[in-house]
Amino acid sequence: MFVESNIEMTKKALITGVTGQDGSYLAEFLLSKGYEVHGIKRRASSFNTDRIDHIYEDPHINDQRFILHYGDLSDSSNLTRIINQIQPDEVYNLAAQSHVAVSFESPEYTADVDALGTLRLLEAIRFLGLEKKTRFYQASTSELYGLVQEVPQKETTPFYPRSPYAVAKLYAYWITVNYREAYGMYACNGILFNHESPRRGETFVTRKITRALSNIAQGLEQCLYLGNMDALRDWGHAKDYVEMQWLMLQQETPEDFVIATGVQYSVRQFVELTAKNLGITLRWEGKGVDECGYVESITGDKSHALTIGQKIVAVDPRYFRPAEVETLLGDPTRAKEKLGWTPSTSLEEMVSEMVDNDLVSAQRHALLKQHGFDVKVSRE
Ligand code: NDP
Ligand code: GDR
Repeated sequence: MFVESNIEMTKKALITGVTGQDGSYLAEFLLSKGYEVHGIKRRASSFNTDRIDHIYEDPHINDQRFILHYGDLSDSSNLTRIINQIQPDEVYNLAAQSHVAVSFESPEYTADVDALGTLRLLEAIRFLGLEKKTRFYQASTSELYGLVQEVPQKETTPFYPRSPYAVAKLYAYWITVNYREAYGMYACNGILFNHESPRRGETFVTRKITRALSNIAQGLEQCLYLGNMDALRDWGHAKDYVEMQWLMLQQETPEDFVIATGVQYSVRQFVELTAKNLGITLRWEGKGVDECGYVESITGDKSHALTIGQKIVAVDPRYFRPAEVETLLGDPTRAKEKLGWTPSTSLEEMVSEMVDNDLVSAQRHALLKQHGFDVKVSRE
């Protein structure tokens, strides 16, 4: 809340991508700060609000503080109408076709939503004469660094995008800078490195691993198939990172910030950490596409469906990308100095939280199966 002429005004925020991982955490965070939160959700043939159902407010109640609007980043008239109706103090542009591998399959759609979608929002703000009122946050990404030109990567490191997703996000990055410089808008980029949580989409590698190994431990799946296990990432917790998105909009002047932990692990290490949480020690055999992970030992009762020597991890070249980002490691010094940023969750803690969440769901499914119900687990 902020006070203007002795009248307490409720700040209004609009979140695009509110049904996604970050959108759901950001909505919770802003509600806890007293904001009126508006979110744009896409029309889907079935409900797509799992991540925000716990904060849903019935539109029939008075003083609703969490309000959803149907919309799409590909539709400027829709975006302009929503922004005009809300007159938001802050817009957080989190909506995107956010899957790097999928962007090679749907490059034009990815460009339309991730690049032009950002332009549509900025233009709507400008067209409605809100450029001095509405602050704008753009969800930029470490994927901009792609083929890295400097280690670790910071705000001044040159970009070298390696996918249609990253190229689209490059446009979004620069159009945000351009609207800041050209029209004096408070617009900024958070260059966020990978961040995960129990709400992470099931096809991103971390969640794919915690979910599949939990299912395998309960006898619901046989083997986890992965692509490049040598890829190195700087993984943080989404809950920590959305707070930084808000802080970036509370500064005196708009600036772009790298948000990262400054620590890097490989996909293979993430698999090992997940297995450890389930009481499994893995033995790796083979190289390249022939690499496999076998159960070497089991402790505790979380993985009762497994046997020693069982193969539970293998490589499937289907998951290799036409151009890969091999290594990303962020330098969050500027965010530390100016935003007081310190990541509060270690990778070990985050993996444990993700496994706990996925194991409960696997155990529930296993119990149903045990009692004769037909259980299907979605996979890609
Ligand atoms: P998610 O994939 O979980 O969420 C993306 C959101 O965008 C969903 O709500 C999705 O809706 C929505 N969306 C997709 N296409 C459209 C569209 N055409 N119109 C309107 N909404 C759309 O992503 P995250 O929460 O993980 O990430 C948030 C943002 O941050 C994204 O822009 C991502 O590119 C970026 N980013 C993410 C990082 C990460 O590690 N998580 C790191 C750096 C940047 P629906 O639920 O219907 O699919
Ligand atoms: P990324 O995340 O591409 O970094 O983009 P993802 O989890 O998809 O991949 C990370 C790394 O793991 C390798 N990998 C696999 N990836 C997936 N998805 N599935 C697999 O089976 C698999 N096997 C190995 C990948 O090749 C890659 O190197 C995420 C998204 O959230 C983006 O929106 C965001 O901008 C960046 O993080 C920062």
